[in-house]
Order: sequence, then C-alpha cells, then structure tokens
Amino acid sequence: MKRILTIQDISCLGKCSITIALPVISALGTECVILPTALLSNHTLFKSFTCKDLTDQIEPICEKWKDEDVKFDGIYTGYLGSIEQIEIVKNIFKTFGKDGLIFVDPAMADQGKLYPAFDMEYARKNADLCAEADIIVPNITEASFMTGMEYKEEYDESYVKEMLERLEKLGAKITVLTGVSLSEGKTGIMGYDSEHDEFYAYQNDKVGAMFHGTGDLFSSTVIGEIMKGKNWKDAMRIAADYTAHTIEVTMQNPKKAWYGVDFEATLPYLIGLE
Ligand code: PXL
Repeated sequence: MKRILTIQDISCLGKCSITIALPVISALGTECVILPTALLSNHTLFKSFTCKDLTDQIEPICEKWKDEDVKFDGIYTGYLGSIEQIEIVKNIFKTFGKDGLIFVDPAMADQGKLYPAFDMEYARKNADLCAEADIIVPNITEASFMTGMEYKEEYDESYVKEMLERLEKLGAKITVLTGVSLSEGKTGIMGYDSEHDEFYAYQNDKVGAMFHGTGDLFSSTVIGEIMKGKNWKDAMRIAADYTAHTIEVTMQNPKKAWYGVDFEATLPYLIGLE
C-alpha cells in the first residue's frame, strides 16, 4: 500500500485540512500519516477560534519516524501555521521527501484576501516552499500574492496563462491554478507541465455558491488519485468532478452546515470515478 504524509492543521470543527485529507486519502486506498501543525477549535473563518501551535512537536515526532526508518511515497502540505513551520517543512522534504512526490497546496488566501492569520511575508515564504514541489495547486488569490500579479475576478485565458508562466518560474514541475473560470458559467482548473511544455484545462458548470474546504477536498483527491497511479491530468479532472459534485449535493441539503461541504455523502461516488 502507498503511504503519504500530510502536514497541516487539525481544525476540530470545520471540515478542512486534516479532517478532509485523512478520510479522502484513506478512502482512495492510500495510508495517510498525519503531522498536525496546530490544533484549532474550528477553522479561522468562524467568528473566533482557539489555536495551540504544535511547532515544538514536529521535530521530536520526525525523530521517532527516523528511528523507525519510515518512508513516504509522497508528502502533501496544506495550511501551515507560521513562517517557522515553512522552514521546518523544507527540512522534512529533505529528510523524508527525496524519493516521493512533493505536493504543495499553499493554502493561505481566497477571494482576493489572505486568511486572517497571514501577511505578505508569509505569502513570500510560501512561494519559496512552492519552489521545492513537484506539483503546486494555488487558487488565483494565492497565485496573485505569490507572483505579484493583480488579483482579478474577471479575466481571460491570457491572464491565466501569464499567471501559470510566472508561477512556473518559482520552480515546481507542474503548476495548477484552481478556481479558474475560462468561460461564462464554468469553473475548474488550468495547469502547466514544465517538463513537457504542456497546458491542460478542465472545466465544470459553475454552481452559484462558495464553500469552505473545497480546496482541501480537491487537493486530497488529487494526491489520492496520483497514488492510485493516475497521471496528473486525470487526477485533476477526477478531483474537479468530485469537488463540483460534492458542492451540488451539499447545496441540495436543507440542513447543510455553513462551514463546509457534505463530502461524507459523496465518498462512494468518488471511489467509483475513473
Ligand atoms: O481550508 C483551508 C484552511 C485550513 N485550516 C484552517 C483554516 C483554513 C481556511 O481558512 O482556517 C485553520
């Protein structure tokens, strides 16, 4: 069985980061080892939250894994808590990531704004982390903070391609922009594979609602599908279909929680996707 390590926070309530990665990656048949960076009462889009930073636990945990000679087929990083943690994660890539896939979701911003805990310096450091990755999956907001390009809500394909070109210069092999709308009423991804000089776009119908945690759902699905042997383009397509379907199902639920999507209801659909 493939084994990946995911490094991100535990938000006890809120359906994001580890509480999405663990069930989704497990359902796709890969062992998901977790390294929690912080323990929050709930994610930071609630009106308030508690946060216990776990930075001082990261190195001792990794030491134990070194003693056990644990190996990973991939490392997937999401929401990290601080610049110090970004530096520690780079060392983890060196120790445990040499033979596996490095997948960085620079989760720090959406809809034109950084999440409450972050500033521009954090965005710059996330750009450095992206340089170490095989695959990065920023949304347009995160990409605008990392490239210095203006954030736009209305744009055309040339804006997306320029953003991909600037992101590619950060150093990752495959760069995928998420939340990209290439025509009226559509949304999806556009990616660039620098080794093969190849663009790939995939779009679904846009559902008129934004839900929190959908970026984490998308990333966890991509990594799970790649571990199953899918190439990056098929993995992105499946993850886009699964995310879109989950949003649709969530919208139909009159008792939906405002803070996240009903991915629990759609895991059986995901397992059947090819
Ligand atoms: O889904 C991204 C995310 C993860 N973890 C925490 C968050 C957010 C987004 O706000 O607050 C704690």
